[in-house]
Parts: sequence; structure tokens; C-alpha cells
Amino acid sequence: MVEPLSPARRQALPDLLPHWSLAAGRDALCRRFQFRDFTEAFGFMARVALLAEKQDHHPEWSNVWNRVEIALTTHDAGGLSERDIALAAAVDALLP
Ligand code: HBI
Repeated sequence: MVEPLSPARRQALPDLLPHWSLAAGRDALCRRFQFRDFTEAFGFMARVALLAEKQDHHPEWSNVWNRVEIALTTHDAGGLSERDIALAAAVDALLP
């Protein structure tokens, strides 16, 4: 069992992860990305995949050509946890 995100950390999310939003109707963080083309989008996804494996925490995501959408939630916590914040921050650090 993974600890759910504390109320204090939940309240801090807009400051911690300004580019991420709370997904509608579910306890998940989401962010949309747009790249120059598919090659750039897929290269980003490949790097996120390695981060996910390293953190043992995996995204729910989709890709259409140069766009990637990522949702982060912790299945083992039934919603957001610190693992989602950690992965979101690591994903943001991949961007220029
Ligand atoms: N990824 N988003 C997410 N949520 C999980 O609960 C999770 C995961 N990746 C791996 C994983 N759990 C396993 O390590 C076990 O905890 C099931």
C-alpha cells in the first residue's frame, strides 16, 4: 500500500507543478505536450519510459503525431501520491 498524498502537499501542487493540472473527475495529474514532430514526441516518450522504470512508477499516456498526453496517478494508493509528484517533476526536467 502506498500512502495517499497529504492534504498539505495536495494544496501545494499548483506551486510544485505549475504546468500540471488535476484531471477532470479523477485523482490524477495531467499535462499535455506538443513537439515539432513525431520523432521528437517519441524520443520524449522513450526518455519518460526510462524514468518510469527507474522510479518503478508508470504513466497513463497517449500520443497523436507530435502530441503527448500524460496522466499520473498511483494505483496502489487509489489516487495521487508522492510518487506522482516525483515522476511529474522528473518529466518536467526533461524539457528544454
Ligand atoms: N505505476 N502509476 C503507477 N501506480 C502504481 O501503483 C504502480 C506503478 N508502477 C509499478 C507498480 N505500481 C508496482 O511496483 C507495484 O507497486 C504494483
